[in-house]
This record gives sequence, structure tokens and C-alpha cells, in this order.
Amino acid sequence: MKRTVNGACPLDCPDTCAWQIEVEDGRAVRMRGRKDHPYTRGSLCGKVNRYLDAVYAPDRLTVPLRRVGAKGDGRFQEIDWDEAIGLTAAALQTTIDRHGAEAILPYYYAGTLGAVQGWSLGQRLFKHLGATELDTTICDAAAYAALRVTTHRPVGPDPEDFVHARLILVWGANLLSSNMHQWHFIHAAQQNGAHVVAIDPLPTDTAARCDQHLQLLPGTDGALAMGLMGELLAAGACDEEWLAECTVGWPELRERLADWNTARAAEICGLDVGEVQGLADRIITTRPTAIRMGLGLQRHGGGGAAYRAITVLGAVTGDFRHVGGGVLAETSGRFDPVTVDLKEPADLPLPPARTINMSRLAEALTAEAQDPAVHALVVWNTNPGATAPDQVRVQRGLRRDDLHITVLEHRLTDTALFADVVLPATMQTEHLDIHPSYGHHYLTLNLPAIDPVGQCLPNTEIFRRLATALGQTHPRLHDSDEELVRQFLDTDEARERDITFERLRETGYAAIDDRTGTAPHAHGDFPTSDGRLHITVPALADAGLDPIPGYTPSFEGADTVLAQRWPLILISPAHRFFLNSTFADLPGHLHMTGAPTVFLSPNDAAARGIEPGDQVEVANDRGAFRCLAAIHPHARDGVAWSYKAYWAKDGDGNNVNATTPVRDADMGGAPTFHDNRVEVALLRQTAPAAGIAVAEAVGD
Ligand SMILES: Nc1nc2c(c(=O)[nH]1)N[C@H]1C(S)=C(S)[C@@H](COP(=O)(O)OP(=O)(O)OC[C@H]3O[C@@H](n4cnc5c(=O)[nH]c(N)nc54)[C@H](O)[C@@H]3O)O[C@H]1N2
Ligand SMILES: Nc1nc2c(c(=O)[nH]1)N[C@H]1C(S)=C(S)[C@@H](COP(=O)(O)OP(=O)(O)OC[C@H]3O[C@@H](n4cnc5c(=O)[nH]c(N)nc54)[C@H](O)[C@@H]3O)O[C@H]1N2
Ligand SMILES: [Mo]
Repeated sequence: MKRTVNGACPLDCPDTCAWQIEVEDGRAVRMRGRKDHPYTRGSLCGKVNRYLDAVYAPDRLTVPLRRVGAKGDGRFQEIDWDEAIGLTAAALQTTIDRHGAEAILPYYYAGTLGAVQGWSLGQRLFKHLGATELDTTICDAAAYAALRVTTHRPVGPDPEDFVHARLILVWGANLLSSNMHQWHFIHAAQQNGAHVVAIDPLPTDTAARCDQHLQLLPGTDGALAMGLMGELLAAGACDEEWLAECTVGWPELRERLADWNTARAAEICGLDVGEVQGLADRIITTRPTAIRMGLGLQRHGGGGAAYRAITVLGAVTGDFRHVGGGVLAETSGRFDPVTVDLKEPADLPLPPARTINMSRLAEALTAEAQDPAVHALVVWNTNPGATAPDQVRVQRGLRRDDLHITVLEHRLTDTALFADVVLPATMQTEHLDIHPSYGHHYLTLNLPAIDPVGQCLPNTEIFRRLATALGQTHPRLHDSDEELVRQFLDTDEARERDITFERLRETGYAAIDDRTGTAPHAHGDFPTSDGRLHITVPALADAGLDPIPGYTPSFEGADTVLAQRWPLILISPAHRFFLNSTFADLPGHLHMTGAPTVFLSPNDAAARGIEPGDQVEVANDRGAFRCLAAIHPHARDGVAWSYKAYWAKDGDGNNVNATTPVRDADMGGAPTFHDNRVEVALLRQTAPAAGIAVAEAVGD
């Protein structure tokens, strides 16, 4: 029997594609994008096209496991579900009895963006128990904190309206890799004559398709935004009328901008002043200008300040007046009024508890001073063994004998390797979920297409069973998946738009608003209390931050003393064919990515006697990893890169995160992955005939 089932790509990516799965005799045989979807328009990316390989992969976890060897040895024994749930419940109860509930750390992130499998019953259970709260900072916390004080939630122009822009700045985002469907709208504008500019320290494939590339020094974006605004002021090109109507705190910034111009910005950014002036002139004369800010630029010490400054640049020009003008980072703020946060239902008692910043996991698991120390760790939808900073310390923590670890997973990841109990979870083909998006304005329902593979269970069912084993009977801990979907849509806004479970079951997806083709902020209407965009924020002074937008230098990137020991700034961005560490164990994906590689400029390679294909070690005071070297003709001297989230256990036990710091950015407690100084040393030269496959830089 053959049928087609509507679903959603679950991955942590702005595009949240609507997909359809063809099922034949109970097996998913084909997957394709929905052609009628206005944003994703029928195409799936190179990695998700192969999602079914991951579903049916021979290394998929299909039975619960318990550890039999030493931690991290990778020796496990198959057990049944009752024993697996019993072991975890017993470890949690013992931890509560001996050390208190705060000695439990639930650790989760966005392995799925689904509201049901990602952000519901697990959080409810651990909050209800009084376990430590997790501050989920690992990805966009600096951006979020900056936008919280500026517009309260991430909003901005509709991403589809970028077609109307005449000048587009792609700022700190490699869209062709990490938000590929947005490129369609930018390319359409480009074909209509729009000028498209990439602002990125790396020669990405996206930058190669832009009309201009400002290859600035990492972590200097705040200075660039300030310099551009200084020129706007000098040219009398600030939209004083819009600023007066729709913002607060412009006069304070205007005064500061007298000190900023393109010459000052160019010097800080390591750019040619003519190039920066050229951009300033274009911004002064081109309406609408649209800015798409990525997250790469906020993984630096001054990332929050940079995000504020760039957002304010879009206000100073008055571009929010125009359809397709203004600044867009994420669309997630649009979903808040339409949907319900499932993590904290009003009728579930949630005792107060301490909070641990997930980006500081290395410290949380190893520091002496924790009170109480973490003695039980439950991990789902994330793989910190590969993706958290300061990996050497993370691994030391995961190896602790007095730490019980349960991991809910699809595969035996760098984290599951250290688990005491591994619980096999269903994939998107096998469970119900509903998906907002951080890159467009559609809600997507995912229907299960096939029965669970092996004995896999949905995260939600695992947490229901765990609650039962712990004697927790509150009904909000036992809601069914369908009840959770209905709770998610239980808002007046959703009802007004007839966005219901029944309708989504028919249509698959639904637009959450009708903003496409409008200028949503032509008269303010930001989600702030007064509807205005906040330029100067006096309350920031209480947190030791500058109330007026400005430039905050990075930590390691801008440290000239540190640069003498660790001369290269190492950026570790998203790879086109992985999604963080997801897929990074699959042969088909690894075939496309090649082995872990560090990319160097020709001068930096020559100075170290490094040729393409050589084996090298990338190191700093925190740790080291080994990989191949590649040379990119357009890499900037002093700036290297190596893609994030290759599996450490498939390499020499470490990946790029052996070098990245546990150090909070200026805002939001965010990590600073790209603010990382290293040295690269030659280990072994490739014999000319060895023919090692070197990963392609950022090719198509
Ligand atoms: N294919 C694929 N897609 C993904 C992901 C993936 O792993 N693979 N990851 C997903 C996730 S979790 C996220 S958060 C997003 C991330 O996607 P992006 O927002 O694109 O973030 P990054 O890949 O960290 O960096 C983007 C770009 O920022 C540049 N950059 C680094 N430092 C600076 C700087 O100081 N200034 C400027 N101007 N640019 C800088 C990098 O060189 C890179 O080209 O993508 C999502 N989509
Ligand atoms: N060096 C460096 N490190 C980085 C970054 C960087 O730029 N540079 N970027 C950071 C960013 S932006 C992010 S968002 C983080 C992301 O890092 P992680 O949150 O660790 O993301 P993934 O590596 O994709 O791991 C997600 C895991 O969830 C599992 N999973 C998916 N769906 C389900 C499910 O339904 N149930 C269960 N039980 N498991 C599921 C997948 O199998 C996968 O192993 O990495 C960060 N790490
Ligand atoms: Mo992320």
C-alpha cells in the first residue's frame, strides 16, 4: 500500500521545510519538499534529501542500552525499556535524596525544533522536580539579548519581501549553507538590479555570489555599523521623522556618531576605507535597504553590542518604512502571540531552582565550587560532547564516576558514548510534532509516517514513563502528543486565523500572519511596551553595559598580546552538509564534506610550511585537534576556519571545540565560539601520491 504523509523538517535551521514522505508497505521510501510552500518552494537541502538514510542507518539506536565498560569506552549491553526507565528513575531519586533536586541537570537543545518533542514534557518534568534550570544560550543568546532590549522580540521585515529591496546586506550569515531558501528572495532582488553585499571575514560561497564582499576582521562589526551611521549623519541622511515617531534614545546616539566615520571604522575592521565609503554612499542613497543578520557575527565578545548597532543602523536609515526594508535576524518573535509556550503550564507547580548556563557545561561538570555538584545529567536533542565549548573539560566532566548520565538519542554520539543509560528515540518520520520557524512565517505540522524503528519511543513517551516511575502523577506530565499540539495552538490569534490541529492535518502548514507585502514597522509597532525601537537603553548601565549603541571589541580576536602566542583567529562555522553534529557520522554526508579540515590563507600556510592535504594540529591553551590542511586563495591572513561539529570520536577524540573558550559574550551569557585564537602546526606532509581527499572549501 502506498500513501503520502505531510511533515516538517525538524532541524535547527531557519528554513523549517514542509516535506512529504511516500510510504510503501510501512516503509518510508521517498521524501520531497512541498512545491506549494511559499518560502521553501519544494526544494530540500543536500543534507535533508538524505534524511531517510539516517532513519534506516545501520548505526541507528533501536534498543535501550546500559553501560558495561568504563565511561567513554563505548561498551554497552542491550536491556528492555522497564529496566532502562527504572535505572534512570533510581539514579534521579538517589540524587534527590542525597544531594537535592538541584544536583540534577537536564541538558537539552534544538536537535528538533518541534514544540512537542523538543520543548514540552521533559522541561515540565525536571522543572516540577525542582532540578537545576538550564539557560539555553548555546546558539543565539547574544542576539536575543540585544534584540530583547531593542525590539523586545526578534521581528522585522517579512523574509519573502527581500525581493523588494534595492540594497541587501548579508551580514555574518552564510545563507547558501545555513538558510538556503532565503537566497531565492535575495537572488530575485539581485536580478531586478539590487546590489547585494556580504559582510563576512570568510570567503564563503554566499559571498562569492554577492556583488561585493567586505571581508572584515572578525568581531569588528559594531565598528562598521557605527562608521556607516556616522557617515549617514554627516550626509544629513538620517530619517529624523521616522526616528522621532518610532524610536527612543536617538539623540544620545546622534551625539556619539559625531565621533564615527568610515575612516575610523575601516581601520578597526581592517578594510580599505574606499570600500567602506562606497558602502556608506550606497546606503545613503538606496531605499529600501534590507539587512539579514546571521548568528556568526554574535559569537564574539562584543556580539551583543554589534547586534544592537546593526539593528539601529536599519532604524537610522528609516528603512523600516518600506516594504522589504529594515533589519531581519530571526522571525521567531512573530510566533509568540500565536502559540503557547508548552514548557511551563500554569497549573503545574514549578519550585524555584538555580540556573546553569548550558554554554558553561565544561565548568558545571568540573568546577569544585558547585553547590551542589551535578550528580545526574539527562541529555536530549543535543550532543554537547561534540558541540559544547572547551571539549577537553567537557569530556573530563562526562567521565566522572559520581555523575550518572542518561542520553535520549538516535545514534551513539560523542555524548551518548559516556552515558550510563542510552534511550533510543524516534525520528521525525515516526512521531507527531508541530513546528514554528525562525526563518519564515508558517507553522508546520509533522504527522508520523511510519511506525517507530526498532523499539524507539518518542521523547514525550520516555518522559511520561519516567514521570510514572518517579511517582509523578500530575496530568500535565502525562499529556498526550496530540493534547500538546492542541495546547500549543490554544491562543486567540490562532483561533482567529483558523489555525487548528484539524486544519493543519489537512493542509500541513499555515501562515501565521498576512504581513507579506507590507511594511510591518512603518509606524513602529515593535513588540516593545511603547511600540518603539529602543536605541538608547538606560537600564543597561545597571548590568555594566553601555546604554548607547557602540562598538565592543572581541576578547581574543582583538587581543594583540595573545596574538603573539596564538596568531590565528579560528572561526568554526556551519557546514553545508551537516546540521551541527547531526549527520556527521553518516557515510553519504561525510563523502560530501570530506575529513575535518582547517582552511588557511596562502601566506599563513607558507609561513608554516603547510601544503594542501598535510596533517596538522590546531592548538591553544585549552586543547588541540588534528585535521587536514587546505589553502583558500581568498582567505584573509590571520583568519582560519574549520567547520563545526565533526564527531570527536571519529577523529582523534577531539574536534574544533577542544580549542573553543568557555567565556560569555557581552550579552545574554552567550558562548564565543568564533572568538578563538589558535596556532596551526604541521604534523606530517602528505606523500604526493597519497591522494587524501581534502574537503572543498565552500564549493557548491
Ligand atoms: N547546513 C547547515 N545549516 C545550518 C547549520 C549547520 O550546522 N549546517 N546550523 C544551524 C544553526 S544551529 C544555526 S545557529 C545557523 C547558523 O548559521 P549562521 O547564522 O550562518 O552562523 P555561522 O555559521 O556561525 O556563521 C555565519 C557566518 O558568519 C561569519 N562570521 C563569523 N564571525 C563573524 C564576524 O565577526 N563578523 C561577521 N560579519 N561575520 C562573521 C562566518 O564566517 C560565517 O560565514 O544555521 C543553521 N543552519
Ligand atoms: N565550534 C562551534 N561549536 C558550536 C557552534 C559553532 O558555531 N562553532 N554552534 C553552536 C550552535 S549555533 C548550536 S545551535 C549548537 C548545536 O549543538 P547541538 O544542540 O548539540 O546540535 P546537534 O549536534 O545537531 O545535536 C542534536 C542531537 O539531537 C538528536 N536529536 C534530534 N532529534 C531528536 C529527537 O527527537 N529525540 C532525541 N532524543 N534526540 C534527537 C540528534 O540525533 C543529535 O545528536 O552547537 C554549537 N556549537
Ligand atoms: Mo545554532
